[in-house]
Amino acid sequence: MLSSTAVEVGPRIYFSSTLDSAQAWKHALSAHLPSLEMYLDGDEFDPESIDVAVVWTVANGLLQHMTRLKAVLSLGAGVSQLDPAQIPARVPLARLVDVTLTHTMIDYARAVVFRYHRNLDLFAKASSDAYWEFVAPKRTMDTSIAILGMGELGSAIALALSADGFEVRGWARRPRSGSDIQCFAGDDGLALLVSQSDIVINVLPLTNETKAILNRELFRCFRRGAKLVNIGRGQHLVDADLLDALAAGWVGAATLDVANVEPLPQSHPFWRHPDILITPHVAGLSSPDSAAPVMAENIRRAMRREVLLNNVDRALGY
Ligand code: NDP
Ligand code: OXD
Repeated sequence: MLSSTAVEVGPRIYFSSTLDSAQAWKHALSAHLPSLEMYLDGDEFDPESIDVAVVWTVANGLLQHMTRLKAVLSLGAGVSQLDPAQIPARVPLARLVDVTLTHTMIDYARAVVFRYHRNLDLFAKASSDAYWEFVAPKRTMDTSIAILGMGELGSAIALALSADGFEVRGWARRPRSGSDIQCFAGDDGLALLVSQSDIVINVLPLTNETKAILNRELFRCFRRGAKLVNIGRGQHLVDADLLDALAAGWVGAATLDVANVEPLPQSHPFWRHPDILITPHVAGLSSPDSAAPVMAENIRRAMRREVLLNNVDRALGY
């Protein structure tokens, strides 16, 4: 019980991101947690007083000093940018689920799919040669799309593309049934799915199991000339294998939003490849305003030591 003179403090948050605005997040979170205190790198604070870390990445060794830490909350839907060895095993980890992030991912996937479906990539090349190239449009139902990763984002993208009329099927770790979108599982399921798809969209989380999954062996199974869209993580892709697969015609073109090294170095051959479009990790973007209610609820849950929303299974890595 607080005495009448006691001042209610906390939760005490440590915030760290090179990508997100600390000010915008503090403003958005304070609307839900008025007594919240937020500390940034460079502020003077006692690491032992921190309750919750809200981070994109974090400096080596810092979390180990936060002896009262009750949760690490990722500012991204993915958690692979965080080194698991830096997060004490007793501390739960949650990823971000945000409606703005989901909608921007859907927009991006639809934009890229329609660009290929309506041959805008071909017309851009023909235009630069002043060449009037007639290619008849197809119906959306005649373009088949594979979504690798049918979680929060993959499922939302699958439903949106399906509503556009495309033939959409997915691939996930666990077999599932009864959903509107047919979903494959296992290595054989993946090989079969990509062999029947015109566009393959990767939106898997990066884990020990999914690292380098977009490799030569998989590309050989692609329907000849199918397009690859990578909006997962750069480390899903073996860069040299994609270049070989494009040269062999197994893959027709690729749109890559994520790279093994970000920003993609200027000397990287992807930049100059005529069939590769690079976008600078912009497929999905969260908004502090729309994400704050979920983040605040997770801070409350952490303070009460309850199970977090969107909890990451540390053993599985997602
Ligand atoms: P979720 O955790 O909700 O979903 C993950 C999905 O991947 C699940 O369907 C899961 O299967 C499946 N999966 C995991 N491991 C395997 C495996 N070994 N084999 C087959 N399927 C597997 O993640 P989100 O949808 O929220 O996010 C996915 C990723 O998108 C993030 O981790 C991040 O890397 C990326 N991302 C990229 C952004 C960008 O701007 N480019 C923005 C935001 C996210 P199951 O359903 O069976 O568990
Ligand atoms: C994320 C991302 O994981 O931006 O949210 O990649």
